[in-house]
Formats: sequence, C-alpha cells, structure tokens
Amino acid sequence: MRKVITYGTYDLLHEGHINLLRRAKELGDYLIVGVTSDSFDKDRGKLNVRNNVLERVAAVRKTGYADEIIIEDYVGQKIDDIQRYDIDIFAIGSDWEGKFDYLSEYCEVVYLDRTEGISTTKIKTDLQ
Ligand code: C2G
Repeated sequence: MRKVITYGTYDLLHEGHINLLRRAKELGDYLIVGVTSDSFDKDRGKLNVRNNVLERVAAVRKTGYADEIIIEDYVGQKIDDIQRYDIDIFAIGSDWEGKFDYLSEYCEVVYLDRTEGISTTKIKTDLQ
C-alpha cells in the first residue's frame, strides 16, 4: 500500500485545496492530511486565519479525499510523521517547490502544480 502525506492550513477551503487533495490522493492508496494547529500557524507567521482548526479539519474531511487527518503542531513534525506512519510520498503544492527537498532523505517528494487564480487571500479580499 502506497501511503501519501500532505499538509496545509486549508483556511476558507477552496477549489485549489480540493484539486491538491484529489491529486495527492491519486498518487497512492492512502492519504494522510496534516492540518496546521492555530498556534503552529501563528508561530510560522500565518496570521489572520479565519477558520479555527476544528472548522478546517471538518472542511478537509468533507472533501472525502483524506483517509486520515492529523494535526501539525510543531516544526520538525513532518520527519516524525513520515517515519511514524511509514509514508512513501510527501506531496505539496508547487508554491513550495524546492522547500521540502530535505524530506527526500525519508520518502519521495512530489510538488503538484498549484491551481492558478484562486487563493485564500483572494477570497478574503473579495469578502471585504
Ligand atoms: N494550494 C494549491 N493551489 C492554490 C492554493 C493552495 O494547490 N491555489 C495548495 C498548497 O500548495 C498546499 C495546500 O493547497 O499544498 C494547502 O495550502 P495552504 O492552506 O495555503 O497551506 P500552506 O501554508 O501551503 O501549508 O505545514 C504546512 C505546509 O507546509 C504548507
């Protein structure tokens, strides 16, 4: 069984996130999605997140692509998760191209093309 893992905030879940999750799931048989905790997002400078972690987990669950959802809460957790869950593929959007190459020591790293023209930032601007 090929196990895939991906991570994100998934605030105001949109088509770009859904496309990413669908393609990540297609890379293997079992998809684990790591949803960032509210405090982890604050620590990494991602302020102004609209949905709290429970809302964001519920939105990811509703897509139907995640076989398992975990919470990402600290720097360095990705390596721990890849080892703990015996992950074959780490997948993330192409806006992170190159940034996670260090994980290739532990599993295959795949950058999936980002969906153009949609972002949480744009949705927030449009809401204003
Ligand atoms: N994404 C996408 N297309 C968009 C917007 C986002 O493919 N138009 C992808 C991102 O590349 C990411 C996922 O959707 O793979 C989640 O995006 P965010 O919620 O913005 O989370 P992010 O800050 O990218 O999380 O540990 C956290 C992760 O390292 C990064």
